[in-house]
Amino acid sequence: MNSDSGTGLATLGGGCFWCVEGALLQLAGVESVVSGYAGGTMPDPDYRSVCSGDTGHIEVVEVRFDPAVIDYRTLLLAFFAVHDPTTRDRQGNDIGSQYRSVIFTHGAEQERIARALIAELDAAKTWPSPVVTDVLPAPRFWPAEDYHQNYFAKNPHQGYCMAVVAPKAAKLRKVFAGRLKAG
Ligand code: MHO
Repeated sequence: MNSDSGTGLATLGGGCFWCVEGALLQLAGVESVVSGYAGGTMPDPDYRSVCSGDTGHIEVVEVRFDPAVIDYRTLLLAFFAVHDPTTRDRQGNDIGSQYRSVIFTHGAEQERIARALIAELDAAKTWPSPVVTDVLPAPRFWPAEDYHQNYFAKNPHQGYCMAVVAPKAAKLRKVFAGRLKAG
């Protein structure tokens, strides 16, 4: 979290970034979401290379949020609601290390909150299998190509968006009905 600016920063990987971005953007207090790549070795990675699974990069979103409106734990709950954290390198038909479930933390407090929440979700048997989400210090973030930004909003009728992104966005609206942006 950037305590100097009063803006929270979260970096999350939950499979295809179009999904996580499209879902989380709906939450009140989420100021911006940038889709990008992190965690690999290739400098200035491009989508094609990341999709090959060879760069080590993960599709992630960088979320800026207002902690006075949405706290980090609630943001993580939303993140867990819109992906399956029990399949490490896979979300549905998307398979590969670029789809890894990961929380890249900014500071010790985020790490503490993330680990405590995972323990809580496991203890509650939220999923039939344990959470395998990695919790790691945030590495360098590389924004994805422009056409990936706000992809779901710009391409709602694209096949993958209709089949995969839309249901996740709808689930978030249902589960977090009281926490959506107005309008
Ligand atoms: N399997 C999907 C993933 C999109 S996401 C940005 C596709 O190739 O369209 O990884």
